[in-house]
Amino acid sequence: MEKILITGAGGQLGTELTEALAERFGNEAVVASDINEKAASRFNCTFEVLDVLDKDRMAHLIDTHGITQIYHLAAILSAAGEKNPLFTWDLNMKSLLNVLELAKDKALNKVYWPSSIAVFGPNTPMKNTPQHCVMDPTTVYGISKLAGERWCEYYNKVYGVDVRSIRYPGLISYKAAPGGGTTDYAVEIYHAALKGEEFSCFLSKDTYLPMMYMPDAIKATLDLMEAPAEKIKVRSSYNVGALTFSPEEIFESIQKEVPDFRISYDPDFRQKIADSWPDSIDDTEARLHWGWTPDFDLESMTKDILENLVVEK
Ligand code: AKB
Repeated sequence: MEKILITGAGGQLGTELTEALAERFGNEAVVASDINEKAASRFNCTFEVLDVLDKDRMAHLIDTHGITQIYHLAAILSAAGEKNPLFTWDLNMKSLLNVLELAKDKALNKVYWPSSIAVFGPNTPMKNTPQHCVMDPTTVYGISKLAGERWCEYYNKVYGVDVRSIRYPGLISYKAAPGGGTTDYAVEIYHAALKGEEFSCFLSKDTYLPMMYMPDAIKATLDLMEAPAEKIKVRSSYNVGALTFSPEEIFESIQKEVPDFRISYDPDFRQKIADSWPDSIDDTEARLHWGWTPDFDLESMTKDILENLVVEK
């Protein structure tokens, strides 16, 4: 039986991916972990406190729970990372190397590690960004993700570790809050709309970014992880596309449902980060290799979030 360890399970992606893995494989097949012990209350599966920089504890958890797969989600994101660059580098890189080393030494069956559109930079083609192109990230988060991609490919080619990865666009969800990203405005805007507040957007109204609704991100992740190994031909990280929109367009899609909703624009340091990232993504290889297709467009995502998000007023 597979036994899955998830790091950073209390985060935006971890909360929903842990739930999805427990639904698919059973609570007994999943061990959620996070540095924050309060995350435990979100899960019905086993929970362990884990600082991903502590390799010995990670090794101990792998041994005591008989772990066969790791989903390593713990990371510091783009905007938060700029406030503490060296710690961000240490956390994002050392933790990945801890996971890859343990996967090699303990012959784990599979590893999942998320990369990001933050690996791209100002000299990357901005529209329909190809899988292989110039990558000159400007944030420490993006630099760590690009270096991480190279390490994943290295551990696969040199040691045979079955590590798989997706370059997520901005992830939009309503169950758990994102923390410290440049794309977070696209989550916060729904909260403001339902609270009846004007939304002050930290990006300008015409800033296009690639985005994805969480159910599509979960589908992409599980499909990638369940595909036969011979179908996974990209061992750095796959481009996956779903949505592309500007703050003005997401605002308009919400205003169709919430006519009184208002927005103002007050770009801050995150504008520069967003300007260095692609507008849209070419995901031909993910579609061809393991059958990726998204289900949600902007309108269906907006309807779903407004129906399900509960805010405290
Ligand atoms: C961020 O904005 O930092 C993340 C990402 C695109 O990886 N959401």
